[in-house]
Amino acid sequence: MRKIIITGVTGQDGSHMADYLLKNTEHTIIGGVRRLSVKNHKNIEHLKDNPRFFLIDLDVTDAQNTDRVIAEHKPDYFINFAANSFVGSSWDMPMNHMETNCMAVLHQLEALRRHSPACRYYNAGSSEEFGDVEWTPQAEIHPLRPRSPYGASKCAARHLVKVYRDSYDLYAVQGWLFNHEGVRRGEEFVTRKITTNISRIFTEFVNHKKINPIQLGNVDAKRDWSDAEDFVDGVWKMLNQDKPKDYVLSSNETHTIREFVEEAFNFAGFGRNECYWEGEGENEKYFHGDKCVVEINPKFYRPAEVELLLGDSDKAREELGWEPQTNFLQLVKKMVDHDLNGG
Ligand code: F7E
Repeated sequence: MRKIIITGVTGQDGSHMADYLLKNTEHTIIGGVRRLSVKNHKNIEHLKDNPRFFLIDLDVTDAQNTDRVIAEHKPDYFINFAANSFVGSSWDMPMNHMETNCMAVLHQLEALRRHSPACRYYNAGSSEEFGDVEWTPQAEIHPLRPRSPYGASKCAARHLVKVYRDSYDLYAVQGWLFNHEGVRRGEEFVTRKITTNISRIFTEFVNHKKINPIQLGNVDAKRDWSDAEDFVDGVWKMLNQDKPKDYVLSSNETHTIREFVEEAFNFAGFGRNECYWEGEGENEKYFHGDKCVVEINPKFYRPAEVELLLGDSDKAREELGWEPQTNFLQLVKKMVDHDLNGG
């Protein structure tokens, strides 16, 4: 029985990772949580009585705290999902993104090499590191060309992970995870923003209330979306190879935000033939019959957009034997059904 520290355990990926490891291994899971005056434990509420799961205070931006936790527990695995993961906020708080997504990684690597050098380490990397892409699809060899402070923070962390792997022989890896969504996704991310708002619009619609349209930014951006539950399996496989290597995880399909909107309204029962787009640019709207259900608000445009992401995860499929189980339409349906049923 081994000890696994998961940071960001209250978030989407951390909580799915904890579920996955409790189900598929015998190991003890130590969830690192930041002390908050109002707890955000909804995603791990169901684990609170599990004897193999417990929580510790861990603020990843605090180097001393990180060092003490690693020295005390000497984990066998350390999985770092703690991050400021909202790209849109990274222009408003670039320092915070750098501290949380990069400096925290340095604190962890330093503490691991000193107190627990045999520990296997994973840091959450991102397709945002590819940014302004040079070619499509993006595999592991694609250059790093970030377009946001968030993307830059993940690139810097990646370099540190490699430097520590090469310098100290640590088993330290950082995957490139393309967008991954699900029913635990934060409501500021575009997929969940769409599905939670469709649920609200559905209620307004059946109660003959005024419909407040969903306000979106660039609906022509393309993303490679997968189910977050499939990705934690890929992360665990990455951590258990003979040699440490970084892999892309992706669905190998890309879809626009526009397509996500259309499929989500369709699954919610609004009828594909009754819905249509009208207008252009900032004046574009999506209608159901004569009711506007989506409108464009430039407030949600980004200072620099990543227009297209499409992953090539063939290496992970071949070498790790990893395969995503949920496709794009199944993912949209799962999220819509969940939010229509009360979230
Ligand atoms: O945006 C466009 C937006 O915020 C997706 C994070 O997990 O995946 C995620 O980053 C796209 C962008 O995710 C709205 O401009 C349009 O093109 O859902 P998102 P993201 O930025 O792709 C990567 C892999 C990560 O690593 C990140 O941590 O949707 N978009 N209208 C909008 N986006 C938002 N949030 N809100 C809108 O109203």
